[in-house]
Amino acid sequence: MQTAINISANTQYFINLEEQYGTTNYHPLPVVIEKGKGVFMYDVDGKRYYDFLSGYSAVNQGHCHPKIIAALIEQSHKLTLTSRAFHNNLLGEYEKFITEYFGYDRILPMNTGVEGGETAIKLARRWGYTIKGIEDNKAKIIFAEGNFWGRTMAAISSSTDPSSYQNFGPFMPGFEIIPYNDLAALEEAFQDKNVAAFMFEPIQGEAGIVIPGEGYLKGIRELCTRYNVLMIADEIQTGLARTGKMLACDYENVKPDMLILGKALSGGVLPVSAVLGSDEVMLTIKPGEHGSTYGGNPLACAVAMAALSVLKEENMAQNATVMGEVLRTELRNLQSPFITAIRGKGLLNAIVIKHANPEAAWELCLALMENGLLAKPTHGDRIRFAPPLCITKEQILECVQIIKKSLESLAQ
Ligand code: IF1
Repeated sequence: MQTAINISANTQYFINLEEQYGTTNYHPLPVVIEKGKGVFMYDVDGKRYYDFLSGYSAVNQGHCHPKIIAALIEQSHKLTLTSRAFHNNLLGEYEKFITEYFGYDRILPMNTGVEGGETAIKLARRWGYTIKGIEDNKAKIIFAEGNFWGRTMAAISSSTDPSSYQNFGPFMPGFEIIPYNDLAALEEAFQDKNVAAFMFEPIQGEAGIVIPGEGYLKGIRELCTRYNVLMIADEIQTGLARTGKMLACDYENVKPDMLILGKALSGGVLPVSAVLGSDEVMLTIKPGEHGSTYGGNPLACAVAMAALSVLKEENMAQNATVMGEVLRTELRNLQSPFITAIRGKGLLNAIVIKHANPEAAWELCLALMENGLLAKPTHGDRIRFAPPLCITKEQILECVQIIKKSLESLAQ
């Protein structure tokens, strides 16, 4: 089975430029996107596709959401960057808005998701030394197998995926890995008094949408409280209505000590991330001890407030719940011999492909592309299905028909 695809000269032109002048740190599908609107993207030849990746859950609100773009344009004519050397009239408003939105004392604003993770780890270590009383330079952070929180040296130092860390050593010390979804292993790790924090994803994204058992999040909360360890939830991919709740931690009504947000915090418009926490944790970093040129810039503040408002105004968590149920039910009804698992919460879903051809998931994504839907495999046999949260039922049903038709190409 080899999916025949036709690449236009126009498309090939842009691909060639990237191959000539860029680097090979990605293996994109052979499509060149020129426009995005809502659940759709359009290539350089004007062909329309359903977006089933949503920029890795950065475009939860839909491509180029009018309210978010309006906020971007309005602020871009006034002021885009002051640096934190000076105050501006947006940062305080945004800090009040987002801390009240999620119920935390304070926010430390950053840009990319991985900067959010790095910031959370620095705060946890600083809290460990100055508040918990951990021996100097002995602080430990616990992570779960299969975690993914970015590409910096600290992020890959906690990775268990060779494609993330191999040939990039030496690595950051003070990180310990335990199995995911294993409370006994977590309690065992917490016997060490030098543990400052446990950083985890409520649902593991890159690992292929791995959902822990009922009670795992509550169990983490209880153990972190009992052993005075900071519970750090990385909700960069699972947060902001993607899983059917505003935060995935809301499924078990647990409140992490630190919350890391990114991606859809800007609705896919520009990099905006945030770490939220209590006064006790967030005030351990003093002036001049952490920062970023663009962190908390007024353009990001305006965009983030619009992006957060849209999630509530358009009831996107509820829509994600309902549409996710429809999607998984319709996929199950296909009873495809090539799908061995369908899993997800809200509109963060994945299917697992079973086929003699190890390239079957890639070939299926090529067939989906030909039929007007864009999705990408992860870890070989898993395909993430994560459309923007504004998708409608009729659009979901149309997409299931596209998936059904595309699966037939695996039978050839
Ligand atoms: C790539 C996927 C990967 C994340 C979580 C932090 C970050 C991410 C839970 C860092 C970023 C992106 C990065 C991108 C592909 C995508 C991804 F899971 F979303 F599919 F890799 F695992 N925490 N995820 O998912 O945020 O610094 O990128 O803004 O690097 O290939 P970032």
